[in-house]
Amino acid sequence: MNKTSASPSDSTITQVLGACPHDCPDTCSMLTTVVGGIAIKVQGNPAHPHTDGALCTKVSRYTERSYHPERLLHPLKRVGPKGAGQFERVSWEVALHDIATRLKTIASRGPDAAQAILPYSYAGTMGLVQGDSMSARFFHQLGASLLDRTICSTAGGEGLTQTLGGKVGMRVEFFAEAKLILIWGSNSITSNLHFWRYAQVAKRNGAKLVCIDPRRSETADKCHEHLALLPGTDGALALALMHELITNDWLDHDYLAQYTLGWEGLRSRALQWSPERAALVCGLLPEQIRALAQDYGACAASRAPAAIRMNYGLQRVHGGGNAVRLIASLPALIGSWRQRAGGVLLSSSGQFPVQRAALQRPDLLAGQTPRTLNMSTIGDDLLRPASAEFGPAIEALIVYNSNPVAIAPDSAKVVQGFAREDLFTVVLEHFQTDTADYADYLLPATTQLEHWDVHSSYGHTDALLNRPAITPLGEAKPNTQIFRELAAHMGFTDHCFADDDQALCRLAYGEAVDFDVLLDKGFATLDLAPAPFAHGNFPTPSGKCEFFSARLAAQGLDGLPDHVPNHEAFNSSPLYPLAMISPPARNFLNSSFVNVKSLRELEGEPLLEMHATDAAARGLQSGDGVRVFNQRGVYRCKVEISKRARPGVVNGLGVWWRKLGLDGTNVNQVTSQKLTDLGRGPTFYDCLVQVEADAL
Ligand SMILES: Nc1nc2c(c(=O)[nH]1)N[C@H]1C(S)=C(S)[C@@H](COP(=O)(O)OP(=O)(O)OC[C@H]3O[C@@H](n4cnc5c(=O)[nH]c(N)nc54)[C@H](O)[C@@H]3O)O[C@H]1N2
Ligand SMILES: Nc1nc2c(c(=O)[nH]1)N[C@H]1C(S)=C(S)[C@@H](COP(=O)(O)OP(=O)(O)OC[C@H]3O[C@@H](n4cnc5c(=O)[nH]c(N)nc54)[C@H](O)[C@@H]3O)O[C@H]1N2
Ligand SMILES: [Mo]
Repeated sequence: MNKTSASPSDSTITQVLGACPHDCPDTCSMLTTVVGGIAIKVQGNPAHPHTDGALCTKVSRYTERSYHPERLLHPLKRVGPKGAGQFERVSWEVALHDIATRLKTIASRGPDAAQAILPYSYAGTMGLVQGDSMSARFFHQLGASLLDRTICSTAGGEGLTQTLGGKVGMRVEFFAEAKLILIWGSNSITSNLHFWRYAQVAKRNGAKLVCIDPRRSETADKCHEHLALLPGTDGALALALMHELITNDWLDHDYLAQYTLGWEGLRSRALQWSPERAALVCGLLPEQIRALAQDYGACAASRAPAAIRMNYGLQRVHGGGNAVRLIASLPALIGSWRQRAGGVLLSSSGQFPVQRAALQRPDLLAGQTPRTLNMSTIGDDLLRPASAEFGPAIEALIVYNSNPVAIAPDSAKVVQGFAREDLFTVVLEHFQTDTADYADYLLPATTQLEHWDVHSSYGHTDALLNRPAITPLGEAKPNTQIFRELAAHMGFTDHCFADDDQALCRLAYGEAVDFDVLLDKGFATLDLAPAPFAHGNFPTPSGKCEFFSARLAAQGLDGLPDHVPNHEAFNSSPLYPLAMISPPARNFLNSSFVNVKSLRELEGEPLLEMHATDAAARGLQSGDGVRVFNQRGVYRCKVEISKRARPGVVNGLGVWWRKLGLDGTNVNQVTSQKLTDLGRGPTFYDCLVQVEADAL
């Protein structure tokens, strides 16, 4: 195998080691086959144990995405009205000069004036270098507003950190040895396929698999049991499980005494949650809760390893942070952390020794303390005038690695904000997305086949390297290079703006990961204890699993976890009687890949899954056009009467490009900007709607 990058003149066949850049726990090791400078195929690296030679359907189409006829290949300048998506080609020199001039004008108005400039980015690429390195340096030097990157995982991340001390947990490979696996708020077959492989091994070895999810997902179909609870009621379920563990004495008293903090408080709280009480809240039967407690409790007595795979699906509701605290507490009750195949995994990202300060250089702020804006409320914030409390109105927005017009909640507001005539918007993209339509300047970025990067993962514990397989298409440039050149146009002279991408790749882990191993194999496994919390050693302030969090109590919050009901709780509105969740569609990745024709054809068209009873009450048949609406807006799509929907809950599969939907909207037209209990995250799955036949 030739591990080096291919040159276009090379007509021999080469294979280049890379990493899948997408926002998914699996972070696969990829092999790209290049012939004569053209990437003809991507496949999973068979030498990487977690990838095991297999990629998902979407990323198997990565060459189709990279060579897509609609790839942006040149800088573009807006010529039509905002949002019309009409552009003319300009040179890089003109684009960068103009952008720098606009930003300098804003920043030169006064000491904190640069705060009117906001970067907006997320995990279009999860790469540590193309994600946020040179870009962060640029915005720090400028003194722009900081962005709180909350759109996905901060409620759960905060819940996990308060309880376990960080984004830490079980190693994914040891799920293969578990005897009971709870798959909680995760459609693993869709969104975490390489975990599912380990779960399958466990299943073949006699493990019981239980899925806890309002939707009868593809994963639920393949588990032994499925508990279809109402969205946002996971905290109540976890408390009732604790109730049963306590009343039946299925507890590891020794583990509780030695390695936990706040047990007495949690115990008395859990005792208030009988299965009967929780069943009413969760929309389940008390017997279902008792049976699950029995399965979990049996592992306490037999020392059979019980493992929980949580995913972020369950924390996109008001009480998401508390629900994660409660679920993350469960393993300590039965002492399942004692075994390497026991415990819980939500995210493994906290285990990576990423040298973020070296990459992002917050020291360039040089004493400035710009405000922080929350990406989940971009709709409201773009419409906010200057005020003493808010600071300056947002005048310039620079978007990279994200498609906010499609993926941020309460889209009507987001669109109104992006449509502001006085807003200067720059978008770095591969494609003309919904967001790109609103750009004043649209800049072509390279894909993973065309640039260097280094990766961590939130689903396994291997660091990865991505080498460029081909030269950039057209005039596309890596994000890093765009910000490097923009820095030069701004007159930024710090020598950190001269670091090239390979230097940044080396900085990402510094000495903590052997870069030569990454260069050689494409991945390096972190050296971690197999059962990290067998004897406590949690990275919390007390070193214990913290049921009680002094840090939260000090903020005036509840020190103990509790069930926190949805903002828009089921049965609380006669006008909007259905709870809507909008989980990922299997063949899209958030809004990425929606424009890849072969994948869009697999998904068909925007769909709302509905239970037969709810459909009958509305006189709806599969295939009918419907209006899904609430106080925030109307979204049109097709309804499908489906066993995947439980009564009272509809599933609006996401996240379509608005312009490829039925009427130029998508499911976020009805989601809200209300935030979670912890972590200031969005509440996409905490959303009441009504559905009716579409008169159109
Ligand atoms: N194919 C594909 N893979 C993806 C993604 C994608 O869009 N497509 N997205 C990626 C991203 S950004 C992330 S963050 C990760 C993780 O992404 P997640 O969004 O966690 O992905 P899923 O696991 O598919 O979906 C969450 C599951 O949670 C369920 N759910 C919704 N509300 C609740 C609730 O209140 N309680 C419980 N128990 N379950 C609930 C949904 O029905 C769904 O089955 O996956 C990544 N992988
Ligand atoms: N209703 C609803 N809304 C949701 C969710 C949901 O479940 N339901 N999920 C939420 C979650 S979990 C997340 S993480 C967010 C995700 O939201 P985003 O992070 O915005 O993710 P994507 O929609 O995939 O858009 C990423 C964009 O980055 C671009 N991109 C990729 N690589 C590069 C690169 O190297 N350079 C540049 N410049 N651009 C690049 C892609 O072309 C793509 O258009 O969406 C959230 N929105
Ligand atoms: Mo996400």
